[in-house]
Amino acid sequence: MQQKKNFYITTPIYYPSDNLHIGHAYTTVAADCMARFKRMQGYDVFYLTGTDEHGQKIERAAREKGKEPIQHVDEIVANIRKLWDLLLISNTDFIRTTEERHEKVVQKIFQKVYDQGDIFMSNYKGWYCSPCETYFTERQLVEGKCPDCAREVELLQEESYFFNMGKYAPRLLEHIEANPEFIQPESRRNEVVNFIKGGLEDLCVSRTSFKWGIPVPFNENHVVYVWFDALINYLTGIGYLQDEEQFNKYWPADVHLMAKDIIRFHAIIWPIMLMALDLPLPKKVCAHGWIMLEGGKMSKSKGNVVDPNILVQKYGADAVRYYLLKELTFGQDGLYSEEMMATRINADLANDLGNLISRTVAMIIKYFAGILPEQIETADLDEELKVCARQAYDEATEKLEKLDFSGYLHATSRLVSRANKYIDETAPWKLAKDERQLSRLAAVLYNLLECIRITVILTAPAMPTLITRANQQLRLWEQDEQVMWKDAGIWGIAGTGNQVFKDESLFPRIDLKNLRGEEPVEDMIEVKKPIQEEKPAMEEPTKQQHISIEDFAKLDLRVAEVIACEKMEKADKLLVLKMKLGDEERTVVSGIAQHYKPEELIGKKLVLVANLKPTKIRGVMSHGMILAASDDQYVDALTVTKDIASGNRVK
Ligand code: ME8
Repeated sequence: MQQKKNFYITTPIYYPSDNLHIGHAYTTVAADCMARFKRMQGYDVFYLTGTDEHGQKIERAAREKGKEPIQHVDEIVANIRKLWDLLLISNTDFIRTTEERHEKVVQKIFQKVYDQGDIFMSNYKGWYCSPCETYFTERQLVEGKCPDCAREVELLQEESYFFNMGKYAPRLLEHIEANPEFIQPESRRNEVVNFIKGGLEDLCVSRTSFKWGIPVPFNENHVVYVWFDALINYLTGIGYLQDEEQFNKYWPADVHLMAKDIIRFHAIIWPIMLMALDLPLPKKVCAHGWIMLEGGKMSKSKGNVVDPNILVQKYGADAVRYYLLKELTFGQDGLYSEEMMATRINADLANDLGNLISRTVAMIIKYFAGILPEQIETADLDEELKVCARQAYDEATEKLEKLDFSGYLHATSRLVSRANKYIDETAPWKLAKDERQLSRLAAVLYNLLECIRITVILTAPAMPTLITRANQQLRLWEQDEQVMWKDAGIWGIAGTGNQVFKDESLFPRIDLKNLRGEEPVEDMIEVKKPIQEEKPAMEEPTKQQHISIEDFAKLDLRVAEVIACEKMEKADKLLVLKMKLGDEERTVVSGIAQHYKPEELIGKKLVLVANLKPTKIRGVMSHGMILAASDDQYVDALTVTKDIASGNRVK
């Protein structure tokens, strides 16, 4: 018997500092689509995802909530698992870096690399920001100060372990050169190559400033650097040093999938770690773009995240997955809005695919009492349809192999459009009027059924429940029959003689008007009324209304430092402020020019409504609103009285 081919795919392991958003859902759905595609091709697939649970950020996030780190991550991980269930993620395993199976192996690896001399003790010298407990290089400083909180930094030195990456750089460059598929897409490969050519510094792989990590096995004062720890999940998840048989079956990984933010860790540090371990390198490291919101990249620190749970509850997993996969052009960023999503679902699924299925079923019922006779006649038009179906199969296969998910779903859409056009061209309702045309009518409906069968198979990796749901109407497959990818490449497999059934719509139309009237999902993060220039949101509410704590929690209030401020030209009341929130900088327009001179505000830490919908005021996009108290005499911008770093939440 021929042995099954194996396929191993991974997502990044996400930080459980907070619940995940649709950006994380995108990568996980994309990897899932790939895993399902490969299973349908007959591969033995291992799909790994999980969580990256150590490090100072997680420790801080837990402490901010008054919890122990493990208690905090346990709660978030439970939510993540629920989310993956909702999104129909078919991962083989879920690895947590706090699990013993992982920690033990990280320590063994650290020891081995140390013993062979690639990790060594040295002095770490860097600019240390004590409130942030973080070292920065000279280059990272902003005007000589901490790039996160803009406070003074001091040059400190401490003992740390370093990993000699430079030693392996020439080998890595050779590998990248010899394997053009290794880093995808090409733009990322160039970025990585240039970075390596710029020279690789020794990597500091231990920390002493916090405890929430895996202890260095031979020096308990140090914990292993979180990225050195995390990357190893790709080995421990499939049993490295514990289940050698399974490990040898799946390693090297076929694809590590991620977004572009972490390509360097995966295409430089990770391969070098593997070289030090004498293990083969993954076959492909692929970085997709970012899902962006109007106001910029979605990120937990900005608080402008879209919760995928709500989207799935509203539109169903198949539709949400389809939208995400189709919308992000390979390698590029894509803009998300709920309205764009609903429009896409309506156009592609409710209209094109949904109608194709419901019209075909309705016609088989109407003209043949639900049971098609044997196929009898073909015509030139049918040949063209068959060619189009074959093209869809070839192209969908090719695009998926390249992890071009959007290209793949464009290929399937073309077949659906062609089939709908075929209905207009053949006009079955006219054929039905002529007794002599009944066999032709049966052939037309059969051809449509074939197009549907092929489309449903081709879209199954993206929409896993569609085969079952469509089959309730079409009865194309036996219950529990394993549908194979290659069946979509063959014309004429659908059996005739089965009774088809009319059922409820597979993709109900979303009422866009209703959507606009309702709270759109982003409105969790946006207040609907734009800032009014003349009355900068300082009016008293006319009537006392109670809001729930959940309502209050929708507000993302942050400490934001004014780093620049100037009057807006030709506007008496407006100031344009540049504000810093942790790593991020924003422009905010505020109507307080009659109460503050620009220079008075510079350096002040104000309270900003950070998740207000960005709005254009006199041609300047304003990303948030500062809070101020007022009476008849004064307007007083709210500030913090202690030295709280910008970016922190006000709650
Ligand atoms: O980086 N658009 O975890 P993380 C698209 N723990 N994808 C996005 C996205 C967006 N707006 N935002 C996040 C880490 N992602 C490390 C990884 S792996 C050994 C350690 C996805 O929680 C995308 O895959 O910050 C990105 O690379 C990843 O989430 C970052 O997740």
